[in-house]
Amino acid sequence: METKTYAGISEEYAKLEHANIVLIPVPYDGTSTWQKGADKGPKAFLEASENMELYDIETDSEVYKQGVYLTDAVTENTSPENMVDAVHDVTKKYIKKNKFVTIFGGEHSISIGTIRAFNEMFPSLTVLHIDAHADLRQRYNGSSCNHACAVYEASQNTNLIQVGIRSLDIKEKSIMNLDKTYFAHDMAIDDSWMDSAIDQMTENVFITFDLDAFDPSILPSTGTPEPGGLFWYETIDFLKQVFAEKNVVGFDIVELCPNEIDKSSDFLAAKLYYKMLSYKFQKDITEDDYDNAYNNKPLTNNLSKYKEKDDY
Ligand SMILES: [Mn+2]
Repeated sequence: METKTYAGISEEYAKLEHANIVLIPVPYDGTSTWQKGADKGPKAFLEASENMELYDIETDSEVYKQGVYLTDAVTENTSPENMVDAVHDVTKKYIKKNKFVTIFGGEHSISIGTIRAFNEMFPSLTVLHIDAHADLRQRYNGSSCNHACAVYEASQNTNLIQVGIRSLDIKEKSIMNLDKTYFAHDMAIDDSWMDSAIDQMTENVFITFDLDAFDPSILPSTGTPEPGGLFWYETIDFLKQVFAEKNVVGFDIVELCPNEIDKSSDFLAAKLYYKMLSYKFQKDITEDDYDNAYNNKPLTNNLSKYKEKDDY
């Protein structure tokens, strides 16, 4: 990848030792079924980030001063399963280094690995899944690591809350917890979904953000655009409340499928990422080292098949 530091920040803020934030690019597009191109997402996102102002007006902060370490891209693509394992391992490695870990995809199947890592490290994890699609299939096209299966595992072993949903197969409805699902058509006419969703979250929250949750009028560059999506201010208003009221332990953003002509989606993704960081560290006015407070002890909310096999 051509970009040397996140958003072109100086080396002083980009070194791992001093960075409270880690950004892992995963340019993977192995299982997408319609438009290809999510593999180019991280590069377009990083280029847009370099052209963005690094002062956030709303929070009156320059969150990059927390330090953002940009890792090498995860390029494992020999199989969906191997990719998920690689994402899981690298995500967990940086959680163990006590960093605030963020991941930029790539297609949504990468989140199987990110969620698995966070669920192993933080007790009673809520997964806040913001997406147009339910992604609850147990298998698709012969694999459980397909983008259509992104949160099936999370539905089985985390507190999964789904927001913005407007497309699903009828079979997914039997897996879905309707009390914890906020459909776009209901959200459009009543904003009580925000408080309701937050009320159902545990303290530790991981956010997996599929950019196709946004309305295609503001974010057209995604693999499977669906009409009737979220707009900018309602989205960041909701995220701001989540960051204020819960311990957000990390997040991923996926499914940017860049378009050569129109760069506005790349820029939206860059601003969304920076906004989420700004909200996360808003309260942290000191420059002390961040403590992600991951739990080192064996957790009870995990499936036994994911044993610790790694040494860092
Ligand atoms: Mn989606």
